[in-house]
Amino acid sequence: MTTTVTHLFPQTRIGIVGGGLMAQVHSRAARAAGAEVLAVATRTAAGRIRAQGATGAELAYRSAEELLADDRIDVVHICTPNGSHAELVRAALAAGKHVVCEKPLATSAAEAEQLVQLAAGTGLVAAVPFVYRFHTVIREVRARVASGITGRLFTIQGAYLQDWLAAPADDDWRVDPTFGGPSRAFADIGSHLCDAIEFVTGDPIRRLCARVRTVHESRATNKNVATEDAVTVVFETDAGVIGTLHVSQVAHGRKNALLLEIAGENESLVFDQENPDLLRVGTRAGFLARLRSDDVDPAARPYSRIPAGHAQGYQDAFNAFVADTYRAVTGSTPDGLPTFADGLRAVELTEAVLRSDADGSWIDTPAALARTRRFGGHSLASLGA
Ligand code: SOE
Repeated sequence: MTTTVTHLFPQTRIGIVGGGLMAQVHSRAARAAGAEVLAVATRTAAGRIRAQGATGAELAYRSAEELLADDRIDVVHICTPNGSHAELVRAALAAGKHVVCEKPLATSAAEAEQLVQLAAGTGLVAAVPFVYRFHTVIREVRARVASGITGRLFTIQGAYLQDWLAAPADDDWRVDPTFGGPSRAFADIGSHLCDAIEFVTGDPIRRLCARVRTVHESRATNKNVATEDAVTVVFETDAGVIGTLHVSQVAHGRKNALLLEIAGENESLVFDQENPDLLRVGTRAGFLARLRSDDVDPAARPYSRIPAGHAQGYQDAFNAFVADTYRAVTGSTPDGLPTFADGLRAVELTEAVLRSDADGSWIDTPAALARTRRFGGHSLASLGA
């Protein structure tokens, strides 16, 4: 099924809980979809002034409770530190709001699973912004794999590298497990990488073996750092494809490099989120760099919003995710919308990584397909079932 992302949703009113970088990104995407950013909620007075300025929200509430009590709000975007997600999701669903919750959906799989069940029982839309799915090139990779152009898959090489925590003086709330949860680098960015891999291949990671490293034991305010800076993983999928993942927030020079290389029997496909309009297609003759063009697969075409050569990037992908979420709110079933089931999947993989490192062993990941079948939702298509 193809999806148009050109709809506007002027009837949709949203509220954002949290006032940081992601609140700004969500507010821009909501506005691009034609929605009204009615309110933002943050705890401190200074935070409210900043958040209202940054998001352009009409109102600034002192608490999530106040925002959730506003009957005009249809969709709540949760952009607070990870440790507060589960409680806010429960409150938002109880208030009858559709929910977009930042990843990780929760800081434990048990809690994430409860949220999946809770959301399924309400019939409300419950989405998690795995936004790299919304790059045209990622949709094109998915279409090439699904149609058999790439052929049987042999190996997958994935990396997600950043450098914003490279120096010991760098710090953030994510470093502290009380706010960020037990995993930092993997939960924050490794989750995007795993989601992208399972999304484009439709083939779940079946088992993995991981090593995690905290390279800076002490940072500016967090003196006993308990969360990881970097992770390496070896994995095997349901279909027997083997692969590696390398995740780091201490990789100098890398800003937001989600790198994905899939080698199949007919071609290799390479995506780099720092250059997301470019698909590199490898054959025995070498690599061909294909700029996003107008002759992509029909399933990818709706995500190509402006003519080729006019670069699209991160915010465009985010806008497309939010527009598809609002389409779901109005009763459509957009292809590949990441839901709470996908949020749960990411938390399960994160727990498998931490367990593997602690035990020094291979870990079987929970059966992704069985679970999404049980709960239904959009993930069935996204996992190729
Ligand atoms: C910080 O690592 C961050 O903003 C992540 O939290 C986002 O999910 C990722 O898309 C970009 O980097």
